[in-house]
Amino acid sequence: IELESYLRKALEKDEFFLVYQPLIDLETGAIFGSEALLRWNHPKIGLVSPTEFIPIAEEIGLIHEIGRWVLKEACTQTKKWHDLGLGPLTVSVNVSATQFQQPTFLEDVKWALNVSKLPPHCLNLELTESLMLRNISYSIHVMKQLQALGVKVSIDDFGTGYSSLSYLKSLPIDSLKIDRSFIQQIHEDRSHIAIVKAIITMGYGLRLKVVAEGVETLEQMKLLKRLKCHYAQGYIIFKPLAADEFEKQVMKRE
Ligand code: G
Ligand code: G
Ligand code: MN
Ligand code: NA
Repeated sequence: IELESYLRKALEKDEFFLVYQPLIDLETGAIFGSEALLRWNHPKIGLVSPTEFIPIAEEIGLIHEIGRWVLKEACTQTKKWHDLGLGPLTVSVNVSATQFQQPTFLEDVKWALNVSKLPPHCLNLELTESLMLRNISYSIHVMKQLQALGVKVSIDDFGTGYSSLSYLKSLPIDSLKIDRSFIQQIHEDRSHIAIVKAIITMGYGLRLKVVAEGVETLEQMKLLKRLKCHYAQGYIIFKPLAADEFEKQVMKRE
């Protein structure tokens, strides 16, 4: 209740910002894009995690506006990097269930691409399995329209939901992000290696890119490389960075 009244004013008071966590190509080590992560600087309590305020924003009907702000900000920042000559960097944006189900969601995405001039194929939307399973046929319908725009779609936290292999085949997606719980236990528990291997193999079979998230140790990174996982993200590689810091890191690596 305390958070709610502050949250209502956070957009106009400019209290939101995005941090960018680099995504690297495991084969070359190159940064090819980022995941944009929302941060709220609350005037009294400081940084509040999206896990705390996103559910409130969904409940009080603010997620639509906040989601639009995130899309526009992420696309605009990434286009600025393109204009600086920083590769064709991609940006991944997390989409909450309520946001995805808004009838205007597709229009919001088009609008963000239009105002930013970011090429559609440089925007990737991260959807969770539970989000898609809320209404699978509607989800597929929206995802197809997103792909028709040229926007990429990935399944976030993959492996924690209930995706059956048969429905995965019918989903219009471009990549899978293996949930970090599997990556983190990859050396403690042999069954996790088996799961990660299986997801990567399936990714190749279905022509999907596979991203390992939550990579925290060198051993994990080496193993993922050996398993030919395409992309990786995690604290051992880079923490989420402020926009200017992200820019410096990309320049340094080029
Ligand atoms: O960045 P952090 O680890 O604090 O993120 C916690 C959770 O918040 C993650 O599940 C992440 O996907 C989610 N999250 C981060 N930024 C956004 C955003 O812009 N929109 C939505 N819907 N979720 C976000
Ligand atoms: O649910 P989602 O996968 O979108 O969550 C993304 C969040 O995961 C980011 O906000 C980031 O703060 C967090 N994260 C990124 N890398 C790591 C990592 O190596 N370890 C852990 N524990 N969390 C990470
Ligand atoms: Mn994510
Ligand atoms: Na995830």
